[in-house]
Amino acid sequence: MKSKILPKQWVAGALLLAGAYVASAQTNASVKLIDPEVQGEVVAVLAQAPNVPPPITRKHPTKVIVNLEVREVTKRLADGVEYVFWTFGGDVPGSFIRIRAGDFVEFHLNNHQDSKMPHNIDLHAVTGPGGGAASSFTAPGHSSQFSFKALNPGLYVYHCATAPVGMHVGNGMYGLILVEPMEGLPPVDHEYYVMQGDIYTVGKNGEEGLQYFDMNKAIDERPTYVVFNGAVGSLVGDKALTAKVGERIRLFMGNGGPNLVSSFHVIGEIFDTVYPEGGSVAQHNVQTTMIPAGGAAIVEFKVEIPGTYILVDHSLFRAFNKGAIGMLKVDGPANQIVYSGKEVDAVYLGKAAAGGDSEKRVAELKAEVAAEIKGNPKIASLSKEIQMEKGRGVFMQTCFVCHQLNGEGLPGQIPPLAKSDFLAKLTNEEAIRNVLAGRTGEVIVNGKKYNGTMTPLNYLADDQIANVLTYVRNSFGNEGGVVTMEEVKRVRASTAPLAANPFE
Ligand code: HEC
Ligand SMILES: [Cu+2]
Repeated sequence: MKSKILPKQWVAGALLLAGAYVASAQTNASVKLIDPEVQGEVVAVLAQAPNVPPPITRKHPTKVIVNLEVREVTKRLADGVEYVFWTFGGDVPGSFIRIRAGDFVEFHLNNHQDSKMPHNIDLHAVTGPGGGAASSFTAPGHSSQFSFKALNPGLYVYHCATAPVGMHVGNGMYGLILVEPMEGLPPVDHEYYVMQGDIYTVGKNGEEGLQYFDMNKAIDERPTYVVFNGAVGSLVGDKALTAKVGERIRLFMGNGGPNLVSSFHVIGEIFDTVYPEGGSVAQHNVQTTMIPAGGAAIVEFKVEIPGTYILVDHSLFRAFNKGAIGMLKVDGPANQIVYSGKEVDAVYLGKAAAGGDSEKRVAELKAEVAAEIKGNPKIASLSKEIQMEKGRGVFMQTCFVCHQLNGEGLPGQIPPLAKSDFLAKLTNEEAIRNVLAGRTGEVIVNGKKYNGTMTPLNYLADDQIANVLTYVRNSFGNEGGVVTMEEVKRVRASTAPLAANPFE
């Protein structure tokens, strides 16, 4: 077997920031450990998010062998955006490990030979220096072994603790280990694994191509993305979590950080039981639970009403602008005793807002824009299909909250985009301005009156607006043309100065 020599800078870095690790990293293999309580031996079944290994039915402590492989992999971070993640088990978050209090764990950390970096692991479930970090510092193409006894039940984070620690964690090196209490957890119908993380890229949010870690943004705690399970949209659409009416759900929620504290909330649900911070005392009837960076929570609730429930970090710009959105789709019969649906839709007239002049000005500007576009036709640089795919991503992140997943809108409140006769008559520049500047005032769509407010979405980039409008114009039974980035650019230029892009 070929042995590798650590490059000088790793050793220097490790000595500088983790001197103790190196000093105590000699092996201890000659010491024979006998734990009289432990019976037998099993190899741990690991699971990738959102899955969880099955509950433990054993009634005695055993020796559990955990094999975890570190790999550095290029993966999707958002639509069109790739990132080199450093992973425990090939994915972000790392593989879920499930053991029982009292178990004796023989841990093998294997760093794949294609890795560029050494890595280690600090399991918060470990009682011992560095949570195992001291004993698991592993160069590429090497394997380390250490053992520990799981003394305390709970849901614990594990993460890499190799310098610079924040960077290793920020690149995706975190996961959860559940130490089940000896009596087990109460049975539920579904268990899911969700972990939040903040990501710092050199390019701004949505900038396409391969993105790199930005140390300055990380130090300033200004994340470009905040995501569940390692990527924007990893729990959205056909990847949503699922359940049926009447079922009980248990979420093992973790927060890898490296910086942000999560205010975890499920829109339209109340948590029946929360084990805050992953500990043993249950709290009941909770709306939003805080999950610290490097912490976890067990969240349980029963679903009574069918529909799509949105998982968010209730620091809402993280949810609607940086990616921290997931979905739980619940199927089954409605229950009107618990939730009625809309009962009354009557006319309500509040104080009217003055807007005559500005409407006239908007009409003038629209005419100018239309003239400008007529004189300057340009060919779209993207094919319609690519635009549609990208536009769907924007829709799922931005428009669906109001217009709903299939564009059907909400009766009396949000007009439909599906087969909208109003949209069909809008020119491209009107549709673009609709998104850039928002809209308010009466609108009649498919014969029904609406009078709401669509907030301006001017933080969306030109290509995002072009793509989402192309998607909407050609989805949900609509048939229409393509909206180009150049058209958006032109309409934006003719609109009043907009707020600076928050991701800049
Ligand atoms: C905050 C909720 C909200 C969001 C987010 C939102 N809309 Fe709207 N949208 C509305 C409301 C409300 C109206 C009706 C406004 C009125 O009464 O004038 C509307 C009207 C429209 C219309 C014209 C009416 C129709 O049904 O054809 C279009 C087109 C449209 N929105 C597209 C979009 C697109 C595309 C996005 C995403 C980029 C989006 N909207 C995001 C609330 C929203
Ligand atoms: Cu690492």
